[in-house]
Amino acid sequence: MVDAEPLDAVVIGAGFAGLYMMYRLREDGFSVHGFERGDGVGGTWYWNRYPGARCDSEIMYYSFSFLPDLEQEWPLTERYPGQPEILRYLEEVADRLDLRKDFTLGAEVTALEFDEASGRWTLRTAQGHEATARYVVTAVGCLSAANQPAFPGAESFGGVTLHTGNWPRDPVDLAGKRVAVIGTGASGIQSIPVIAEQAAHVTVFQRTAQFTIPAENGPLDEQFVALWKQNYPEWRRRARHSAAGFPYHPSVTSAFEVSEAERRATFEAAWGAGGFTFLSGTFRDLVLDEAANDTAAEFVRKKIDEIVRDPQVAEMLKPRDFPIGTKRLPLDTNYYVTFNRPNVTLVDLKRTPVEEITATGIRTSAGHHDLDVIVYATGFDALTGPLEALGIRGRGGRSLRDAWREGPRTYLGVAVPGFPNLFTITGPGSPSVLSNMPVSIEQHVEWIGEFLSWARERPAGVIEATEQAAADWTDHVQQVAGHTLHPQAASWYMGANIPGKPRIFLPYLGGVGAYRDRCSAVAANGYEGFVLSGEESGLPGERSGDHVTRPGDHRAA
Ligand code: NA7
Repeated sequence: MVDAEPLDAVVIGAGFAGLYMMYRLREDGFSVHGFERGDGVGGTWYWNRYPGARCDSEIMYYSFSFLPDLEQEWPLTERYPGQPEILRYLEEVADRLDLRKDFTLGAEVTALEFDEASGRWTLRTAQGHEATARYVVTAVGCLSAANQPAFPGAESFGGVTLHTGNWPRDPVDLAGKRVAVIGTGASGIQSIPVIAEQAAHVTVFQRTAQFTIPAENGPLDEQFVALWKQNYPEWRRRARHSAAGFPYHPSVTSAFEVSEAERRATFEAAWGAGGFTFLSGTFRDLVLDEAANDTAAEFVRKKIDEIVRDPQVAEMLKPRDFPIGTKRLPLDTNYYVTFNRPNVTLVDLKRTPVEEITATGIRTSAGHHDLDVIVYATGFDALTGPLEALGIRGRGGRSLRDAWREGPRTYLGVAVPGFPNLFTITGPGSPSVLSNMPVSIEQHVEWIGEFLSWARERPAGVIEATEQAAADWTDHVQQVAGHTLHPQAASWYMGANIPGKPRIFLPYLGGVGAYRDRCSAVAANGYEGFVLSGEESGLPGERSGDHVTRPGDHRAA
């Protein structure tokens, strides 16, 4: 069927995760090839080019830790890196490590089938590439399958339709345009203020009001940067053993251990400083205790009153449906104040739902909005969506989609029973989106790399997580989430944004450091929870030869 020589491994995706995984496996002597849907490297930062797209992790630690030279050389100019800067960073990584030659770009994987007889996977792309490999490592990101709601008449719209998570490479000129933004999650909240500066008019279609905290972005002080760079190893170490991959200590104080005045002053200071500190650095119990949470939520609602001039608009912007922090807390630059602009209108979709999209705009139950552009900032089929889109079929031809019908069941978020030799970087059940991603990605990449090197030394051609290990881990993930307020929110963490998706808490809340320790213990105990089988490893570790058939290149057997 596939006439090219089998590979040791394929890597799917060329963002942070795929680039590093490729480098690790290649340097460890595996024959490996990568496939990437985009026409360039960068992953999330290749696709999310919408106005205002920016990382909510500070630039000092939103980077790889395994490249000490680049770490020193890369300029740290702004507190939060924008999309173009992060994309340039990843392109630089790809060039320095000579990784581009190892990837086929513009190659969307649509089928991945496991052959039980040979213990190998066959991969196919929409563009006609095929490859076989012993191992598959997915590096497809957690937020890469765009959620495009099916509004009636959407296809009839005669203007420009855009999605924040799939933004065109060529700049989009919004000057003088009447623009709708549907969605007020992190992407909407970042883009609305920037679009409002360009467009003639912006109509924001809000289904659920969101809490957002000022990013307080700005240039970084040179002395601060120099000091940070001197101490990089220590910052990295702290991040690896932290709760969320940030090199800062979370608060150990309850919101009720202090007086009301002190509490307010603490929130005020965090609001002024900007960033996630508002949640993690103020009080330890904000996402654990409803009363504590209310104090933070009420603080933000008061801020909205102070910032937004029209009391009716302020009221509409105040989140009341979920505890603060149980949906991903966006960081913003000028979000609430943007609603004071004369060219910005807020529509509450809970009061006046969308009835249809017409050739010229959006009709809600209250009337028609004439539009030139509709921007869907409607998020993603998070964590499971990107994996299910790969067309994965494991033992017995069972699809991953079918295996996860009741929700994802993984061992450590990195392996799935019934799908041997498949590893999922930052998969569901791992800290992933609840952490500073490069830290979690590096941990997974290194752990997977070490596992494959370990397996190569043993007569183990097939590696598979046991049903029991996955069941126990999946229970544990839910139990940990159950100790928090998270399950109260209809969030994408819970799968609640996608109609019909099972409600199960998707990432692991147990903390980056604790999770790392758990993975290390699993390895130290001979990869407990995995079964290794097969007569020979079949991994010669060769590094040359043509391993991939290209479109028109393969003959059917
Ligand atoms: P999010 O956070 O999922 O936000 C999507 C927004 O779109 C949110 O306000 C949704 O409202 C809204 N939405 C989704 N479907 C619809 C429909 N059918 N009608 C109206 N409004 C809808 O995605 P983002 O891209 O902003 O952010 C994703 C992550 O990327 C972010 O958390 C960071 O981690 C980076 P809802 O709240 O569901 O009522």
